[in-house]
Amino acid sequence: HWSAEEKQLITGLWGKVNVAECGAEALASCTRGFFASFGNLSSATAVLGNPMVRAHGKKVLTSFGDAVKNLDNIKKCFAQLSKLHCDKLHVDPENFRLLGDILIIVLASHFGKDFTPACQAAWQKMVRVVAHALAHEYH
Ligand code: ZNH
Repeated sequence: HWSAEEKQLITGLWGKVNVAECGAEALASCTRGFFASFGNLSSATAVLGNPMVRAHGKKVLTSFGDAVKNLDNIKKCFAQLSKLHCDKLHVDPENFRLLGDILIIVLASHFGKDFTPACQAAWQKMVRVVAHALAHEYH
């Protein structure tokens, strides 16, 4: 469960996040093997400029935004998505944790000193909860 301060830190920062840009950056750093079908991923620049990576990054972070809007209900919010990643996409749940860690780094690099230690702590909890929710339907 979340304190009022944690909720404020998460929703406050999220309001300022450029979903398209951060999503592409986070995914660019993530396991590239999954997205081999997306085309040229030979360098960081190629990945960041790849329209399919950008589109997918935006999709992932937009759905992350749904979790931000449903902080008290993240598990339920991601139940369907968890099934999809398990049954259809076969994404190793370890990747959810990895993406969460990367997202923190991306946020820190975008917000600099506004990404305070308290903010980072709240977000670390947030990405943990999201990764857990996404892994929940795995069996
Ligand atoms: Zn994921 C898809 C979300 C992570 C891989 N995804 C997806 C989608 C969404 C998501 C919403 C869409 C669905 C439909 O269409 O229906 N993800 C998400 C989130 C997260 C994620 C929220 C975290 C946070 N993913 C992830 C990772 C990976 C992935 C980490 C790996 C590495 N996904 C994926 C794939 C897909 C998806 C492969 C499919 C794509 C296409 O097809 O487009």
